Amino acid sequence: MKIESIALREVRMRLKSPFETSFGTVQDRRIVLVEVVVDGTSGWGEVTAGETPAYNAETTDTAWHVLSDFIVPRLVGKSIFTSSEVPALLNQIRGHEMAKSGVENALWDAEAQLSGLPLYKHLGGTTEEIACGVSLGIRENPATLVKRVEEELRSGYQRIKLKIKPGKDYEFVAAVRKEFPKIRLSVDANSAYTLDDATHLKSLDEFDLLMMEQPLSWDDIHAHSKLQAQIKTAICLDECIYNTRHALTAIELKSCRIINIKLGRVSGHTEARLMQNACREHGVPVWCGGMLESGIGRAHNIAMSSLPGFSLPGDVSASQRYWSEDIIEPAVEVTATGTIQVPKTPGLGYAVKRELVERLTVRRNIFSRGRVAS
Ligand code: OSB
Ligand code: MG
Repeated sequence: MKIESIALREVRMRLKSPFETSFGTVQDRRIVLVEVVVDGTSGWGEVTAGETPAYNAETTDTAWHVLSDFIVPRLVGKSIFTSSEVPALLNQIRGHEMAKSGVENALWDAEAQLSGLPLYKHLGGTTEEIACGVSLGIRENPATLVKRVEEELRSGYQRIKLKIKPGKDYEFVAAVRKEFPKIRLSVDANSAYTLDDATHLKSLDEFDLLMMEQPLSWDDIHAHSKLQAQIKTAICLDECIYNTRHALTAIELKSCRIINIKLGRVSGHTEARLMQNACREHGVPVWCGGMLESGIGRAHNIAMSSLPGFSLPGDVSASQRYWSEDIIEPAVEVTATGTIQVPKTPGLGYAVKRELVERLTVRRNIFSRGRVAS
């Protein structure tokens, strides 16, 4: 596979409604899209970094910089046999997993097309229908949250995740649990608590939650093992886990009983596949996390979710929950039973709406053989 060119585009996309987490609120997304051309075939990837370094260290602008100055020059013009060689080629660049993932995943899309296979099959996926949940941002009060939950359940979603933060936790979860005693319910704190809050977090045990996601510091696997020993609810790690070594450390330390895999956070499909396999060998369920992606990142999430380790519903939901018009066609749709049918045409299985992408683009850089072409 000859990597003929790599194009970076930044698109601006406005979410239908603001999304609030413990670290802030976002509505206007600045998304870096990556288009590679390999042996004449174009493949697409998305960088899932946020606009600010509040979830992890990366941002739209750090990704643009590291891609333009370090990642793309190492890849453009090269010939590779398979996209799983990419992590080794980028080994000298520390961190910047989301930037790396944008290119690696675009190469996987191209490679699957060149092999005439849907991406999910090319990756080794084993299911053609994936289970979906939703992640609900923090609300003004418990009553409005309960109303949102009801709407999502009516659409068929199989698991509801509530974002929480200090002062917006116990009563919100209690209200939802009271109204819906049987649903699969979880919470995500995005690192908003410390070990001093252990007793308070333990009070959530009474709600029979499927999991509590990343309650403590974004970089502290050890603290989570101390918390997990004190609470009944299964901890799920998100922010702490960038690679399979981290996952194995967390499993050995009993820091969590579930792991959220995000393609961007773990640097792409190669590492994601290794991680879900390692977790499966240790009996640790994984699920696919979301980063408010456009259709391109969403399509990659769908393909990844078909791998055998993904045994819990992910945060992969319909395009129309996020965007009035998505940049792929067809848009991602969810069935009445809360599933997504994995597309079976070669590559991502969704077409990129090039004209719309053009209209949304605010800057671009096209590299061929290491030089900026335009
Ligand atoms: O922690 O899972 C998270 C969104 C932005 C940053 C972090 C997270 C999230 C979500 C949204 O929970 C998931 C989605 O619907 O894409
Ligand atoms: Mg999370």
